[in-house]
Amino acid sequence: MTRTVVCVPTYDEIESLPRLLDRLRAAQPDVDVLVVDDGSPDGTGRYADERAAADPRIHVLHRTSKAGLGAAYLAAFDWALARGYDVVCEMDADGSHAPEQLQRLLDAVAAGADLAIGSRWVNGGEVVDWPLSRRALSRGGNLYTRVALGTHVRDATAGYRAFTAHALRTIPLADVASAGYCFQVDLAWRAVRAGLTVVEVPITFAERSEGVSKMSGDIVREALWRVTVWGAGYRSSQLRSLLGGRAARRTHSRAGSPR
Ligand SMILES: Nc1nc2c(ncn2[C@@H]2O[C@H](COP(=O)(O)OP(=O)(O)OP(=O)(O)O)[C@@H](O)[C@H]2O)c(=O)[nH]1
Ligand SMILES: [Mg+2]
Repeated sequence: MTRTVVCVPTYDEIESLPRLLDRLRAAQPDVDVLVVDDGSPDGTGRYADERAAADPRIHVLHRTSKAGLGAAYLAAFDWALARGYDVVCEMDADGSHAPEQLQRLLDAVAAGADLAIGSRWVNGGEVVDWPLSRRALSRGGNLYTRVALGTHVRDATAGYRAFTAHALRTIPLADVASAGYCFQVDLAWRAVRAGLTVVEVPITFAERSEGVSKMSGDIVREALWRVTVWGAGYRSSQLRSLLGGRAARRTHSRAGSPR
C-alpha cells in the first residue's frame, strides 16, 4: 500500500484553506495532508490545528515566521521522509491546483515517474481566469528557463507536483537556497540533472478566488537572477567539456597516428 502525503504551504490562507481541505479529503480520502504554516497572522495555523484534531489524516507543521515557499517545502519534505511516506506532493492552498486532478499526478508516479509535474503549458493543460499579464509572465519565465537551462520541462515554475521518496532522497536538497518561485525551477532542474524521470501531466490551473497573492517583484527578480546564473554555469560547463573533448580527440589522434 503506497503512503502518500500532500504538503500544503500556507501564509494567511484562512479564506482558502477550509474549502481546499474539504475538497482534498473528498477527492483523496486515503491520502494524508500536511499543512505547513509560517505563523500566519490571520489564524490559518490555528484553523489547521482544529482540522487536525478532528481528522487523523490531517497534520500541521508550524514554523515561526514567513521564510518563503522553498524553506517551507524543505521542512515538509524532511517531515514526510522521516515518517516513511512513499509519495510526497506539493499543492497550493489557494485552490489554483484542483485536488480532483491529483490522481493524474499519482497515476504518472505509479507508471514510473520519479517526479510528476502538473503542467499548464503542455497539450491539454490550461489556465482559467488569469489576466494576460500573469499568463505572459508564466509563459515568458518558462521559455527563458527552458532556453537558459536547456531543459525539456515546459512548466518548470509549476507548484503542483508529486515526488517519489526516492526522488527526494536522490535530489541534493542540502544546498537549495531558492526561496520563492524559483524553488520549483531549482528542484525540477536538479531532478533532471540527477537522471530522474520527470514527466508533465496536463492540469487546469485556476486563479485564486479568495485571499491575497504572495507573488512579488522580489520573487520574480530572484527567479530571474538565479536562472541566469545557473544557465551561465551550465553553458560554460558544456563549453568546457566540448573543448576538453576536442583537445582529448586531438591528443588521441596524434598518439594513435603511425610514426
Ligand atoms: N508556509 C509558507 N507558505 C507560503 C509562503 N509564501 C507563499 N506561501 C503559500 O504558497 C502557496 C502559493 O502562494 P500564492 O500566493 O498563491 O502565490 P502564487 O500561486 O505564486 O501566486 P498567485 O497566482 O497570485 O496566487 C500558497 O498556498 C501560499 O499560502 C511562505 O513564505 N511560507
Ligand atoms: Mg496561487
